[in-house]
Amino acid sequence: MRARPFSFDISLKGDWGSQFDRRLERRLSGLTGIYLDSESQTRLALQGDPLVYEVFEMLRPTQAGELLNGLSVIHPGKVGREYFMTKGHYHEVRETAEMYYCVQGTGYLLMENEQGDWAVEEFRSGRVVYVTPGWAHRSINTGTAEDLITYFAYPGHSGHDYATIETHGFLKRVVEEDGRPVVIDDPLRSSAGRRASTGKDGRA
Ligand code: S6P
Ligand code: ZN
Repeated sequence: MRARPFSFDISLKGDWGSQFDRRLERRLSGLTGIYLDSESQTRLALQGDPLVYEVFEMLRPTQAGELLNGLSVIHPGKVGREYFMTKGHYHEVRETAEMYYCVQGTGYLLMENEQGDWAVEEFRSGRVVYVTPGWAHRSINTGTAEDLITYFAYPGHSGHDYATIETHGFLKRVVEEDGRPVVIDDPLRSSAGRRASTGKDGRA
């Protein structure tokens, strides 16, 4: 891990993941329960198990003062009426923010907090989304052919709480209606705002 200041390009040509230290991949079979149309999810997972998204991380110490950063690449695709999207999570340390810079593509960052507020901010090339502390976040690629690529940075001690979203889902979903993305209430949402017990970081 580098001890001196450094810089790097986010190049969209060639092997643009190579300047990062770690690559995580999420295939449809590993995203059980996040889509409304579970039959389509199972069928697609059995028919080739598409790569839904990848995360390229710059490894830094997981401590306050550091910034964890990298690229999220969400591929285009749909499961039923829903677009390919990330699992979504709260930060384990709720008092930590995050910034996203959209490098390429179109989509949304769906967010909510434990007080029951929700927000949707648009991703398009050159646009920044600031996630205030205490807001869960999920990236959604609404493009038909293009990857949604975002650069993210967040405090080193944030940790990840996936369990709360796995248990309760988000309040809202973004689905395709008449060829356009629309925000709907999640019919599966169990009880809003309750927090499940979690480990420190369920990311890997
Ligand atoms: C981490 C940050 C991103 C996401 C990535 C994948 O705090 O928000 O690196 O991890 O976009 O999403 P998820 O919900 O699978 O971690
Ligand atoms: Zn995050």
